[in-house]
Amino acid sequence: MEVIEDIIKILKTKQTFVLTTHIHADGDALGSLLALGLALLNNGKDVVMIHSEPVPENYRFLPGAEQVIMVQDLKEKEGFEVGIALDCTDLSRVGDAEQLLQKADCIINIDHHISNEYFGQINMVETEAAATGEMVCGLLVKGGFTITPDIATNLYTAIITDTGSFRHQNTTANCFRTAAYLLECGAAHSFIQHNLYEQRSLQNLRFMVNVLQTLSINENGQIAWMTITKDISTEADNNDSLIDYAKSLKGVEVGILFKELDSGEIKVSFRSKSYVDVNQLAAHFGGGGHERAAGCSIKGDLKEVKQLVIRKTEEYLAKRRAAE
Ligand SMILES: [Mn+2]
Repeated sequence: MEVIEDIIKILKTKQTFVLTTHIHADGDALGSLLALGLALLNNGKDVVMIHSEPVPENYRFLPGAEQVIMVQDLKEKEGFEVGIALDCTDLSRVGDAEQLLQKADCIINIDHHISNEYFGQINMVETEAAATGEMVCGLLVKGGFTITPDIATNLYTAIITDTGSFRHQNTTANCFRTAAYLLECGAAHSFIQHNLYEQRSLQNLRFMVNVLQTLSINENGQIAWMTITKDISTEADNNDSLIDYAKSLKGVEVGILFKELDSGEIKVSFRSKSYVDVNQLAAHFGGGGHERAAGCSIKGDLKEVKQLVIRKTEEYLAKRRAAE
């Protein structure tokens, strides 16, 4: 039996579900979580949707977002028949919710990252899918679940955000087919665009100006990077597309964003334009992701981490030139 059919059977026959997604959730993570959660709730299931942090303010417009809770808000922490992780490469990515998932009788892993570690009893991993939301849509359709306007809005947001509004290289014909279908199901296109791209706070825009001022470029102009130091970091710094500015420069192949975290680690995000496999690059430092978008966290001094990462990226680019 196909994995997708196994999952549909479990969704239909089991009663209690705990759903979660990765820390620092983005539109795909939350949209997928909410879409599957709402579909199960609409079918009379007992569903708990968990995130290890409060839902980021910029995603609170998503239908059902107020139903996502944190582990500490949960009274009964055991007895779930099924645990589902969405958009997570490995179990540690779910943060606080990891123990909760491990206590479930069965873990289902639904994800599209090439670096996925197949941590579930059932693993639906489709690396050619642009978004986990695209996979969830396929799952719901195949299972005969009704895609309500609220579910459609969540899935449409997932696809919009993970494809950079259909600009990234991961955009396929299936993304457009799925998006078109979701619009037919009632996805609120204008409402989503407004909330994603027209609700920026002045503080956030000023933060972006500060980050853009840190833009640097290597000697041959193929690597550009920006740095979010603790002193320019603000609560309004939630911006997944900031790194795209580094990549947008003519001649640049790899864009990098360094962010100093309170934990003493440096969060490093990579984007590549057309040929560098940044999943491999991130994997070198213990991270992962996709070919054109990946990340990792490295312990250490900001200056040293930057040197290390930029040198490694230059090596990758040099290897590529040598191979040509
Ligand atoms: Mn994703």
